[in-house]
This record gives sequence, structure tokens and C-alpha cells, in this order.
Amino acid sequence: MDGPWVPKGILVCLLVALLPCAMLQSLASGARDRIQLREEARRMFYHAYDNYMQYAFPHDELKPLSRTYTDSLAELGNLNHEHLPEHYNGTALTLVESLSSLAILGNATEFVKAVLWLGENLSFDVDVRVNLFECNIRLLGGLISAHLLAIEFFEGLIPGGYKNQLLHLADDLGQRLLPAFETPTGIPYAWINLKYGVMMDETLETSTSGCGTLILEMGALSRLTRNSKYEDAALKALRKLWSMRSSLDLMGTTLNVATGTWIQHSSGIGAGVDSFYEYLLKAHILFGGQEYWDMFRQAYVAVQQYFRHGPWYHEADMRTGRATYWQLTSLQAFWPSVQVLIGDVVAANATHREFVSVWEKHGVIPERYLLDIGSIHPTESYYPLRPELAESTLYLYQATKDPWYLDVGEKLLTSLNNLTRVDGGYASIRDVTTMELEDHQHSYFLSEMCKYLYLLFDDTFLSNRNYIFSTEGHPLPVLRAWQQWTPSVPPKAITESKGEAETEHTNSSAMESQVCPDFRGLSLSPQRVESACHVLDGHEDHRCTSDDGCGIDAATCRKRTCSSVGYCGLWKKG
Ligand code: DMJ
Repeated sequence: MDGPWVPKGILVCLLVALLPCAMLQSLASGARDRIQLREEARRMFYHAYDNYMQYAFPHDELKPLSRTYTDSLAELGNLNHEHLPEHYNGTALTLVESLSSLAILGNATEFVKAVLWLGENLSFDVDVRVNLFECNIRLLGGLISAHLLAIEFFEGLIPGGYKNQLLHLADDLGQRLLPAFETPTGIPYAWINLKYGVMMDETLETSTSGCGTLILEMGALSRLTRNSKYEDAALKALRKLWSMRSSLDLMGTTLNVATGTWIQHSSGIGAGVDSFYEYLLKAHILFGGQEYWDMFRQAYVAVQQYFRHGPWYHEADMRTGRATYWQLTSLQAFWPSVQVLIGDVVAANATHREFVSVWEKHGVIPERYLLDIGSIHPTESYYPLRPELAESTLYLYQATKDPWYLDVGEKLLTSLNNLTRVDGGYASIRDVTTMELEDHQHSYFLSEMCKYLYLLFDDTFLSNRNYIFSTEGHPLPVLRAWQQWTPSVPPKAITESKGEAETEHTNSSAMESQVCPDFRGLSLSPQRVESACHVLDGHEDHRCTSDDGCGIDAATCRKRTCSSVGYCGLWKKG
């Protein structure tokens, strides 16, 4: 991006100084349009959901072209479909993943119906080998989040015997995942059989994101069950993983869980690593304390120093910091949302804009793009309905309230409807160069894509409450009681517990009240710290009041200033 970025909303506001900004913003995006777009996002969710319920439920995911199902959680990486019971019905994965979206859409009837069905029918006592990471973020996270939302929104509607059903299921699932952590390093196996534990000759290879994206769900489960064993296991693994960083504070992408040695030394912020960074920061927000923040801060600075090239991020060798692959992956589009949470909004915007330009060029974002020659990767030209760009768009809109992001959201909605909507749901794209479709509707389309787009156009759910979203889009409340929780509190039976959701919330969204990074402790010269600009908190629409709250611009390392209408940026004074 050339020159300083001036949000469109601010320019409009400056031009017509007599009208209040908020009024102009709503005119610019069109109040009616926003409602229509919200309704379009709602229709998108129900088209995906209704078709899943009709053709695939209780199996895991919908095949929208053939209108049938896949038990993808157990089939993933299990090409021979081994250890699938004869009459296996799956885990109702898409239903579990839909619960938090149903709550946000305000559909109490369907939510309660689902809770009752899951309470009666879902069992994890099945001979299936599943991926620990996927099981954790999708099933465990989906159940925990829905349990908390049920307490907050639908408690009176759920019959007594079912009140803690989702938590019971989560607790049962959590216990089935724990044997994966029994390795010499404490870093868990990537795969686990839900009935029999770790299988004979199980692979010792896992990825950084695979073993470093467990702490939110496991920490939340520990707090809800008042049993520290889940958090203990996830934290031990995370500490070990962190201890394996290089002297440059870089991680690799894959490692051996028995020896704790790296297999693949090249890494970036995309596939195989992405949510590791995300969970360091979100664990700090959700559970508090210095340890997660220190890890995140060091890791973030290293990413900025060794991976970033202007608005893009390439891969580098963790040992030398030398660039390895000049490739963009569509998963990287989540990164601006992490930057928004720490107040690095200018850098987030710059990267987000580049991803938007790729989306505009190709209609969607291809899975992998060769940055050095500007073309789509020959074998990774698919688009599996990934939600990361919608995610970043939502976060940036929340941080800036710049209506330009609403326009981006509208474009995403339109191209998804034009390119991927079929009568039987939403289909992935096998090849973005031909737009040939693939017979798969991923459950994260309902837990993430539809939710992020809906919230972009209607953020009622986010106002006056502070939730953070797991990497799978499941909201978790930021609660003081959770931050003060210590495992020494005597355990209570979970049936007695209404969970912690009744305790006090902090009253603003984490997307707006950004975490203030303190870089003073770092022994880097200011010119080398390409990062973390904090925007003052506590203002209704996230405005600054003086230059002091604006930090350093991540792209140029220049000090940012506060504009006359209260936005941090590279404004010229006078
Ligand atoms: C989701 O399952 C999660 O966001 C995960 O962290 C990686 N990305 C997929 C969707 O693209």
C-alpha cells in the first residue's frame, strides 16, 4: 500500500464536518443495506444448516452436490476408513459446530432441540481414530461454547435433566483426549482413538498448530469442571513446545512428539502453525497472567522480523531466519485479526487489503499462491470455503468502524453465493482456475464464515459483552473469575455447577478493548520493533485522544499520531 492509509469513513467525516461521524458512517454503508446484508448472511447459514439437517445429520458433514454425508472427523487422514464401526453415525459434527451460531442468530427453538438430541444420542464411546486438533477445536470447543451460551441465553428453556448435558459431553470427550498427552515430552500425539486411546504404531509426527492449539478449550473445560487436569496437560505441552523455539524465537512446522525434535524447520504464519500464535494471545486474554503474554510478545516480534515482507508474510527457516518459501496461503488471512486484538491496526489493514485484492482477482482466495511469480500454486488451487478473510474483516470493522469493511463483507457474501451456493448447500471449490466444485461443505462454514459475516452486519451480540472467539469461531466469555481461577479450588460436581458464565463480564468486546503490548522490556532498538501499536481503550468507538496512545506504525516504524477525529495513523500534522 502506498502512502498513509486514511480510512474512507474519516475522509467522508472530514469533508462534511457538520454531521456526526456515526450518522455519516451509517449513511455510507446504508442502514437498510446493512439489515439486508445481515439477512443475507442469515439465509446463507440456514441454507447450509437446513441442507445438512436434511441430508447429512447426524453424520459429520454435508456433501452438498450429491446430497449425502461424510463422517469426516473419522475419515480425515484415514484413507482406508479403518476403525469405523459398521453402523457408524458420525458425531453430528456440523450440528455441534452450528450451536454457537444458532445462539447468535437467536434461534432458541433449534438450539434447545439440538441440546436435547445431543444429550440423548451423542456418544463418544466409539472405535474411531480422530485428529486431536480437529476434535478439540470443533467438537470440544463447540460443546463448551454452546454450554456457556445456553447458560447465558437459554437456561430457562432447557429442561432440568439436560442443563449440563453439553458440559457432560465435553467432559467425557476431554477425558478421551487426555491419553494423547502421555508421551515422553508431554506433547500430544496428533491422533487418538476415542474408545481405545493411542493406537499401536501411531505416528509420532505432529504440527505446531496441532499441539499448540489446545489451551483455550482445555483451560475452559478445567474451569467449568473445576478439574485442572485438562489445562495441566495442554499447558505442559505448550511450555514444552515453546521451549523448542530457536534462538531467533521462531518455531518449525512439524515435530516428533517422543523426542521433542523438529522435523520441518521452515515455518510461517499459515498452515501447520497459524493458530499456535492465535492461542498464545487469546489464552492471555481469556485466562490472564503474564506467561502467555510473554510468549506471544516474543513470538509476534519474531514473526514481524523474519516473516514479514511489506504487507505479506513468507516462510523462513527457524534456525537462520532466512526466507524459504515465498508463498501465501489462504489460512494466513486470519493474521490481521490477531493484530487487531493487540492494536496493531494499521499493519492489520495493510495485510487485509492484500488478501482482499487476491479475493477480488480470483473470486475467492486460492489455498496457496506463489508470491514471487504471482500465480496460483499448481496443485493447491482449491478453495475449501475458508473463513479467515471474513474473520479479519469483522475484527477490522470492529476496531475502526470504517464502512469500507462492510463493502468487503458484501463482496464476500456475493461471491460465495455466486460461486459456491448449490441447491444442496455450499460446496467447496476444487480448482479456482476453473471454478469446478467439490462435494464438501465444511462444518467451519457454519461455525465461522456465516457467523463472522452475520456479526459484521449486526454486532448486537458483541455489544456490552466481551467474548473472544476460538480458532473455530466459538465464542468464549472473558470472565474475571476465570482469570482468578486456580486449580487449588476444591472440585465440585459439574451437575452442581452452572458454570462461571453467571459471574461478571468485562463490558466491551476484546476486538475493541485491545490488549496493550508492553515492548519496553525488550532489548530491541525501537527501529527494529516493527510492531504492536496500542490504541487507547475506553472510548466508545475506539478513538484515541492524544498521540501518546497511538504507538509505532508496523509498516514504517514511524510514530503514529492521533487525527482530529480520533483515529491513530500516520497523519501529517498541521
Ligand atoms: C478452521 O478449522 C480453523 O479456523 C482452523 O484454525 C484452521 N482453519 C480452519 C478453516 O479454514
